[in-house]
Amino acid sequence: MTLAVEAGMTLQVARQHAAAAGLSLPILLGSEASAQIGGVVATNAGGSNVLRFGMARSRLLGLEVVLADGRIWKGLRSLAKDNAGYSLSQIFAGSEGTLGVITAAAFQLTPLPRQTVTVLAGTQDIGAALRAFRRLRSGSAETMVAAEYMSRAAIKVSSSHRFNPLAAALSEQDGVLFEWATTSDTADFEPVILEALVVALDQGDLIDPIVAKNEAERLAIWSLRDTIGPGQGDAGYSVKNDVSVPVSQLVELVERGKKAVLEIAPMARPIVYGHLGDGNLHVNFSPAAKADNLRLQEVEADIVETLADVVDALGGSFSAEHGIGQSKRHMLAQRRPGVEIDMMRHIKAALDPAGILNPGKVL
Ligand code: LAC
Ligand code: ZN
Repeated sequence: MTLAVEAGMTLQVARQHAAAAGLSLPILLGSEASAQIGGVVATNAGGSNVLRFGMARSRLLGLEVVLADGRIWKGLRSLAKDNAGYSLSQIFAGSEGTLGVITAAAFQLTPLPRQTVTVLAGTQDIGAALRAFRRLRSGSAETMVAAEYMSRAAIKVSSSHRFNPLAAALSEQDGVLFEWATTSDTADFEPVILEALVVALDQGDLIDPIVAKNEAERLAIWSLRDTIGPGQGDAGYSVKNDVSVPVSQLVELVERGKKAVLEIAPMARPIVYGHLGDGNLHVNFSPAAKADNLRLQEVEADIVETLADVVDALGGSFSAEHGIGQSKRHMLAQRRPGVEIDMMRHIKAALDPAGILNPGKVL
């Protein structure tokens, strides 16, 4: 139940290899056709199954890495248990190429699900979405694999990029996508979920749910979700934020975050969507009108810092799943305790004393 692949293989091909053996590499990214395994590990990619399976590092068992001094570390072990010293693979996961060059990775797989239930529903706002999520998950924590939120504005940019009739079916509401999967073939899997949905409906937190009847309908639901990113590109300049807060603070994040940003950037149009179950939302902004493009670009840095202040006040992270790169280096230095930065610098100096690996990134 493990898979070892070279770093240049795309996530999609790796997942196809697993599926051919009746297994799943449960890392779900909209960009799987282009995302390569080396990058998936080096960025500790998140995506839409984190709720159930964790980020890329949770699936990681071993790595092969070329070190800064030219030596090759052959740590491609496929062991579920390996406490022989420090967890070196984990240090490279999320290191963004600054500690070594990943050339191969071994992952823990899961059995391929036998049944999947995918639901798209309208919802009043993030608060109602969260109430529905909590209620549904309380009875199905082992099988709920995704819980995604899409504001109405996010649904609109998605469907104008690639027309999707599901956008109209949500009739001017925000949307939520829930997915459950099980390796069991029990006959009551779907009926039990549908019963729970009816309760959420009765309580007014979900509106007009659509349950995928086949794989094509399931893919259409996911396409609406995964086209938000590309769709935002059509709406002019994009200010992107990838933030997380404790799930209990999500409503505050959206309300306070939008208010604080619109005070300093009234020409910004919020495009909010993301991973409800992980407390990770993409609180993005597009220009309200085409003429505002340049002005939005000019206040980008202020928007990012303003939102990060709100996130910090709520005990969150200014970078939930997209990492640091070069654009958020100063934020890492300013917003994390000195002791944390010190430990990172020591690790960097130990593995790359001359600073030749991906210079200018992260630290
Ligand atoms: C997503 C990427 C932007 O969730 O993280 O679509
Ligand atoms: Zn995301």
